[in-house]
Amino acid sequence: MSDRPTPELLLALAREAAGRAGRLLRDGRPADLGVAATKSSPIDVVTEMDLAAERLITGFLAERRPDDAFLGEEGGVSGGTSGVRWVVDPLDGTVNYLYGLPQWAVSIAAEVDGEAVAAAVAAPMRGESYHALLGGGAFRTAADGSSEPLRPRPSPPLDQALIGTGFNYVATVRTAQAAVARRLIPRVRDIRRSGSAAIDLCDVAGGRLDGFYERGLAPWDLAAGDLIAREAGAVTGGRPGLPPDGDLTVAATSGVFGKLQPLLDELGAWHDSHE
Ligand code: 2AM
Ligand code: CA
Repeated sequence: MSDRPTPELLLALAREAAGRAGRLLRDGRPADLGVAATKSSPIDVVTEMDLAAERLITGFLAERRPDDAFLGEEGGVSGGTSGVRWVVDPLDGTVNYLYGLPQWAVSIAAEVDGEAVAAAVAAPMRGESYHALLGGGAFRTAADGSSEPLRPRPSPPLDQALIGTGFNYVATVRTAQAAVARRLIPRVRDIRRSGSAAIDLCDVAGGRLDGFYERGLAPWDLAAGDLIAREAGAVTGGRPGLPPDGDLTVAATSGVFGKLQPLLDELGAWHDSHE
């Protein structure tokens, strides 16, 4: 063990790195941007800009925090000795970015001994970023630098709740997710599918959604947004009694969460067979 940085220092680094990567992605998007590689399936794409953004973030953090561990979506994995780990999605919402849609973000969380203590999500095309400190609240910052606390909406009844979700890149999983969505739609106000889990979690935090759920998220998709949602006063979890994970991530205002999480469990939102 070497130094124990303050969460405030980790937050400042997370915000700076997310801001720099966000500007690179916004200003450096090639007009003829193409797919550089595919991952879990032919529609799970990575562009040269995902890779460039991760290189920027790893370089920035390695220079300032050489003894920290790193987990990045685009293969940046390194061990560390400081007890700090950075969990990074350099571009969350890659398909939106590829198509020129605005819902994409850079997501960076800092964990100390496995617990997220600081989080930053930059959404440059919204002109907004979001951040949170464990025990210190969650905030939205506008392009002019002004900040305000993030607050979830008052909880509506479930049948008036606007619920975000997302679909996996793997066809068998998408098929099962569609079956769950078909049964959920009549029981809620409506469904939104933004294409960026990090933004969806920040939207629950800030009252733009009443809830969000998704199956198949990876740690880098949810680490920052989960802390931001919790610090804003929303409730997050996975299957009942469990923390959010790859099986299921649920985030909602407290009243909606109490109805949505058991309903998703009943609908089998974490698995494939829905015959
Ligand atoms: P991405 O844009 O970084 O790939 C879309 O529903 C959301 O889920 C996005 O945040 C997307 O992240 C993520 N996502 C979808 N399928 C995924 C998978 N198989 N593994 C990890 N993240 C996934
Ligand atoms: Ca990504």
